[in-house]
Amino acid sequence: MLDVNRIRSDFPVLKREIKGKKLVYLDSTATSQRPRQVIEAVSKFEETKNANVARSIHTLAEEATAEYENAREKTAKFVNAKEDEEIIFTKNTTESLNLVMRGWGEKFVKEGDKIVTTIMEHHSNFVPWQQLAKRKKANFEVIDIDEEGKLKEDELEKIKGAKLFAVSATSNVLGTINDVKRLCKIAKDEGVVSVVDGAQSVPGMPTDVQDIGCDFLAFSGHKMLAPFGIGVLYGKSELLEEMDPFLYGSEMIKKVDKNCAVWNELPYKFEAGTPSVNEAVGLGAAIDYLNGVGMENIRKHEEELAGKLLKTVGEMEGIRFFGPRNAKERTGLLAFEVEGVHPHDVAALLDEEGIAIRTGHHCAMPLHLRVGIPEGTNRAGTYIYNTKEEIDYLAEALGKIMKMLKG
Ligand code: C6P
Repeated sequence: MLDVNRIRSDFPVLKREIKGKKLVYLDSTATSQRPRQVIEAVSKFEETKNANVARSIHTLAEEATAEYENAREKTAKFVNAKEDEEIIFTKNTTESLNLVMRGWGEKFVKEGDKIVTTIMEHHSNFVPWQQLAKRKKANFEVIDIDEEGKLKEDELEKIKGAKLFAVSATSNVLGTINDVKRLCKIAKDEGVVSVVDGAQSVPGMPTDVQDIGCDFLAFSGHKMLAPFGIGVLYGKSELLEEMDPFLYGSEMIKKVDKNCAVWNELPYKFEAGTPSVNEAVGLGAAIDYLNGVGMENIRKHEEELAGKLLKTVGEMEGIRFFGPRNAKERTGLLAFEVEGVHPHDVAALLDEEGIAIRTGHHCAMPLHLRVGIPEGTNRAGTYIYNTKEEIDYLAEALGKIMKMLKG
C-alpha cells in the first residue's frame, strides 16, 4: 500500500496556500510536483559536481559524466531496456517523437506508404506523423474510438500494411489505457514499426519495453517527479543504428573533415550539444523515489483515485465525463464538461477554492473535435500525493459552482 501522508510530506509545494485555501493540486497530467529528494539531488549536483559531460578529463567532469550515465542506467532499468545505449536523453516526449519522425520517418517512409495513428493522440504523437505523411505523399490513417473512448476493435485492421504505427499507452484526456502489448504485437506480426507515447503511462504504471514489444517509447521526466527539460526516447538499438541523427554538432560526431562527418556511437549520436545534465540527475532521483514507492502500488493508487473520481464528479448531475466507465481501464484523471458552463469559468472558480485543474483541449484538438466539444474540457489529474478527500473537496466545490452559476 502507498502511504499518501508520508508521500505528501516530501512535497514542499503541497504546503502552499492559494487564495487563503489549502492547495489541492489536480494538474499532474500537465506536470507533476517534485519531492524534496529530487530537488536536493539536483542542488547537490550543482553544488558539488557541476561540469560539462563526456568532454574534459578533470575530476569534476568525470564525476558529472558518471552521474549523467548513472541516470541513463537507472532509466534503462526502469523501463527494462536491454542496453543503456537504447536510452536517448531528449528535452521531452515531444522532442523524442520528433526524433523518430526525423531520424526514422524521413529516411524510410516513401510515397504511397501508410502511417497510422489514433484519434485520441496528443498533438505530439499526431502532428509529426501527419506532416511527415504530407511531405512524403504517404497515406495518413487514424483509428477511431468508440462511445467509451476506447480504440474501435474493427479499426485496428488499419495497422496492417502500414509502415509505422504510433499510439499512446494511455490517453491524457480520456484516461483510456490501451493494450499496447497487443497493439505492438499486431504491428510486429505485420512488419510495422511501432512508436508508443508513454508520456502519461510511464509515470503511473510499471513499464517493460521488452514485454510491450514496441520499437520506440517516448516519455517526459517532468510528469514523473523529475525537473522540466529532460525527456527520454527508448529505441531498439538495431533501429537506432540505422537512423540518421536529428540534430548535428558537438559530441554526436566521431570524426569530421571538410567534406564529411562520421557519427558517434549510440546513444551519443542523438545527443547533440551539451545535454540537460542536472535534469538527468533529477530524473535518476525521481526514478529512485518512484521505485521506493513501487510502480505497482502507484498503479493501484491511481486506480482507486480514478474510481473515486468516477463515483463523485462523474456521477454528478450536469456533468458529462469522457473515457471508460470502469476504473480498471483508466488512469487517475477525469476530463469532464460542466453542461452550459465554459471550462475556463469552471477552472477560474475552482482556483478561488485552491483547486488547480487544467482546461482547454489539452493539446488533443482532433479528439475534442471528435467528441464534439471544440471549446475543450475540464481535467482533474491525480498522482501519488493526491487523496480521496481532495476529490470529495473537488466535487463539493463543483456542486457550489453549478449552484451559483445555474441557480
Ligand atoms: N501532455 C497535458 O497537459 P511534453 O510536453 O513533450 O513533455 O509531452 C507531450 C505529451 C505527449 N503525449 C501525451 C499523451 C501527453 O499527455 C503529453 C503532454 C500535457 O496533457 C501537456 S500538453
